[in-house]
Amino acid sequence: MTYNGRYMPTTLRVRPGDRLELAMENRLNTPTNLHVHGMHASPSGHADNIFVRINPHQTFHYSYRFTRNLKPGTYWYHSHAHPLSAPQVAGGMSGVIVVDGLKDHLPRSLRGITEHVIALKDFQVQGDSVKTENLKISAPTTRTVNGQLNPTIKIRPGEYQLWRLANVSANIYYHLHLRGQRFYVIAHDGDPVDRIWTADSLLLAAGTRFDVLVQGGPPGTTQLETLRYSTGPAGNTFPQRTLATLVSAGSPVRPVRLPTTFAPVEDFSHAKIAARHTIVFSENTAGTKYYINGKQFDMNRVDIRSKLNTIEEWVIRNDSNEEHSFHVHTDRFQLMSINGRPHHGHGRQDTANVPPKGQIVIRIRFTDFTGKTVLHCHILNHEDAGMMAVLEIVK
Ligand SMILES: [Cu+2]
Repeated sequence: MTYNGRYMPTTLRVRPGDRLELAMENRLNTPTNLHVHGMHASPSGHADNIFVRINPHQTFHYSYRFTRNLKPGTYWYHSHAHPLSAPQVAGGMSGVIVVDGLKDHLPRSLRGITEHVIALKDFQVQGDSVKTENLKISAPTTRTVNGQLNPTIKIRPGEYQLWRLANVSANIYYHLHLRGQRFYVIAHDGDPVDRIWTADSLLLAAGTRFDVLVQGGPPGTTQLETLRYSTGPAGNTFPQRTLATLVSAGSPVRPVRLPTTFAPVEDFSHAKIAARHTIVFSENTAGTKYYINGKQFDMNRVDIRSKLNTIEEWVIRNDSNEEHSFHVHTDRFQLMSINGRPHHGHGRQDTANVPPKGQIVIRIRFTDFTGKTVLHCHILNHEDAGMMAVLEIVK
């Protein structure tokens, strides 16, 4: 299951204010549709409407009008056809979207730096094909970067590159580490940070993206790897794997001083809260049914109704014994706290990991678009098994 016959499909590049026209012709023998993950776009009509169902042999014409204030960074596109999103994305139906403009925030001398899309995409094998049915999250999987097994990336000593890290997998987490180096984070989930922050390792729960600067070390090779990671007692343990090899060679580049402040970000800490909601994630012991507020997804039910141009505070509580990757469409949120401990993020997000038997608090503002949209767990097996709810944004 691919887009245009390619396991790693074209990266779509757009600019704020652009209109994107896209025809989706369904040559599968199951229904499908398309979601532009993280993009601030209308959830209705022919735009980012995941209630659309494109039947086999049908063509649907998508048309997105992006706002001028669309944030530059890394996003992605994938099938959102409930309850088939996990098999279709696991089959290969996911790709990257880049919104241009992130480099404009960098010092002048770095605006021409080399950039790499690092799409984290994995597949399980059954016989001689990619497995798309009865997927088990814990089953052995082949992790690729842009569909390649351990590709080589070249860099010069001291050189900064922009890496667009995107977890475009169906179900798994990545815990990224670049041996001997640090990540300089400049955007998270397509939102430029207020201050550049550094990390030794980055957790990419399902659906998450980070735009980072990496610097070439002394001449030699090092590895981009994913570290062993467990999502909890009822969850999954993902083994350590090497993802790519970074070769530092050639004439050294004179180091550039990175700024600390980066892009303006509005803080919701002291915002007026118009409404509060609690969203509870739970699952049955067999791990076959997943719930939000005790209910499985029903596209004909509205679970939360929110008002345009207001800010709400939501508690996302996880009653299960495994992590879930909370994701909301259309508008992004500020992560306020994790298990009661204040979180000082550096921008908006559209995904957040929710600890087992724990909770996070977010603040979300609804702007520009009304209509029905969704929030869900981005572990797509969970979403397909019911862990999704309808949010309606009203005037
Ligand atoms: Cu989940």
